[in-house]
Amino acid sequence: IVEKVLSSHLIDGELRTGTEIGLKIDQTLTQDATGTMAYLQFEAIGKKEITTELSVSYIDHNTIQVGFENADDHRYLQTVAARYGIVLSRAGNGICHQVHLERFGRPGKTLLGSDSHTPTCGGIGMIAIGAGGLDIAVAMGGGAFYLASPKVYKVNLTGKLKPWVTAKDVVLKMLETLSTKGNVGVIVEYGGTGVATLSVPERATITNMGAELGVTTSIFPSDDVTRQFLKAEKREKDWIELVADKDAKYDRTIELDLSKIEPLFATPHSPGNIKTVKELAGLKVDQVAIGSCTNSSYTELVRLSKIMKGKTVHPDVSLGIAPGSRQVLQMLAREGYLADLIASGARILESSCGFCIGNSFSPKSGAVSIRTSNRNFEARSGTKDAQVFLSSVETAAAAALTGKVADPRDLGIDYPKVDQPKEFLIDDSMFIFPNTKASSSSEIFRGPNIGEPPRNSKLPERLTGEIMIKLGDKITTDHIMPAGARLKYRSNVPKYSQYVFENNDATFHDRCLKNKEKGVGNFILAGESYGQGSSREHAAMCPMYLGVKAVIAKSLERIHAANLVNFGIVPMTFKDPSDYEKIAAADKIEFTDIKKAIESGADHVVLKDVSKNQEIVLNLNLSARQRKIVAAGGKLNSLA
Ligand code: MIC
Ligand code: SF4
Repeated sequence: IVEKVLSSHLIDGELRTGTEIGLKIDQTLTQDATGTMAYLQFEAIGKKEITTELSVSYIDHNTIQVGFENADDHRYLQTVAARYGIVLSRAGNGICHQVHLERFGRPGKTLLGSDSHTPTCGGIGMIAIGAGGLDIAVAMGGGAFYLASPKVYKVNLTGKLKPWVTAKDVVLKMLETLSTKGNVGVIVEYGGTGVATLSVPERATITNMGAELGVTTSIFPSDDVTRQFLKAEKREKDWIELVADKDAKYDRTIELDLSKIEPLFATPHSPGNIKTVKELAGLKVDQVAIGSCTNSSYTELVRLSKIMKGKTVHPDVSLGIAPGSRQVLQMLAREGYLADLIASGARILESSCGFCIGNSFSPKSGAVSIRTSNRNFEARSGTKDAQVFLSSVETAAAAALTGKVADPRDLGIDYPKVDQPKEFLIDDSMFIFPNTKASSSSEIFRGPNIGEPPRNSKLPERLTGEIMIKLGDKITTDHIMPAGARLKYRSNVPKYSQYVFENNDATFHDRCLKNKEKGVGNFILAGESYGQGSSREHAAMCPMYLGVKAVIAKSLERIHAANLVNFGIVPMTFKDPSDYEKIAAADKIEFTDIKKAIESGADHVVLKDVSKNQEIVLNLNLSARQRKIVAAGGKLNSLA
């Protein structure tokens, strides 16, 4: 399946594992937290209109609107969409991935989104990939999206899930099997007899959290189940069949018997720390949050309502529910399920990212919070010492009712049977469809929160400076560029830059700016899997603004490494990972021939540690195209 979709979209390179390929992108999506920069960069590129089949701009992340900043961003997004022929999904319409799956996802097509959970639409048979905003801007203008030709792992699903065990538990099992690191450059393709037992939203839960595996994307076949889903969305014409050939070959095959899976948790502070719910039974719970792009489909929330009906949320628990889309919320409301949830004491939250990104519903100090979302990184909930556990809706409901972790199979309730409706409620009135493909006369609103996209300077002959921070393994983009309450500064890079590594070392910003003023380069040193998590290009853009010249790590995650290149920061990895121990924070370092090494195609460069009088060899794992971008000081410069 992967090969079929990739080869029909290949516009540069050849499908040979590890080499760089360029893909034609059919659809793009953005959300408001990454979207403003994506569209500012689209404007900077200077194209008159989009050339994709469909581009949608969602307003779903920053809907809290404390202060004028988010409202400014939303107005900018609405007006820039009208100018260039982009569909706008207004605040209140739901979370981009859930809404895109419902209304726009099409099997066999490619989708590029400025959000790491874009692979959600892999559940409907798309090659759906997350990337930085600048890559989306280029794709909207007709440019290819470049990535390493992937390895393909097949997950052979057999059997059928037992009652109270869900698609969320399947993907948590995948995280236990593959972990959150070491999967860069892989696409996961699901197949086997178990596929037909999973609905499209269940498949989407599984592909959604492929982001946590660190794979490029995940994809399911497009079969009769897909057809029925599209039919219920009144989009049957968008269906095509997409199945693997019988003799298809894969780089690796993983067997997964659905009937053997049991309810699982990801425990603090990584989606890869998996334990069974049984192991943790009895742990006191303070908060339960249900929703996010991972688990907020109609069937799940109807089932939740049936579980909660006639009961009251435990007095020590605060239960929040954020339905993933307005379609789901409206259906729950019209069919009475919402009333039962309200009656149970649930706090109904807006149909948006909200609690998942920590911009609302933060738990109390030291709380145990059970969430159905996909990331439990430290401090992401907005409360640094909170312990966040990720689970299915069913496991979360059991905690909400009992006040402690409980295996939902022990609730003593019959598993509520809920089928996908024959027809979903179709109401597209919260989309603004552009009148003409491009309306050059419409004016673009720019409030004071809308800044200019920053640019880097060309790569100099040599780089000298200081290691500004030494970090451990699995540093996420939430560590680099905190979201939550800081999200509203996304369109204002000087302001947002004040918070780089805020939770690791609050002096980072000031120290970097001082060096930058003196012409001294700043360098980041990190362990394995640097840049996990979000696609936010701000995790490269803001360090670039602070004068960061290179990131030296044991390994780097795909989207973040690409973003570093896009902003002219050189990504480097250790030839010998044990050399990481030899360098310390505050070491003075230099790369005497960096420009030559980059431009000549050298696969390594020598770091001179002046403080310790030692030399360390670092890999330069860059394509010829990426070398040009880095030398130019970033993609915007290289396009000029
Ligand atoms: C996330 O889940 O971390 C986000 C917020 O959706 C990010 C995008 C962003 O930082 O705006 C993502 O996953 O890419
Ligand atoms: Fe929104 Fe959370 Fe999904 Fe990111 S992971 S898109 S913040 S719901």
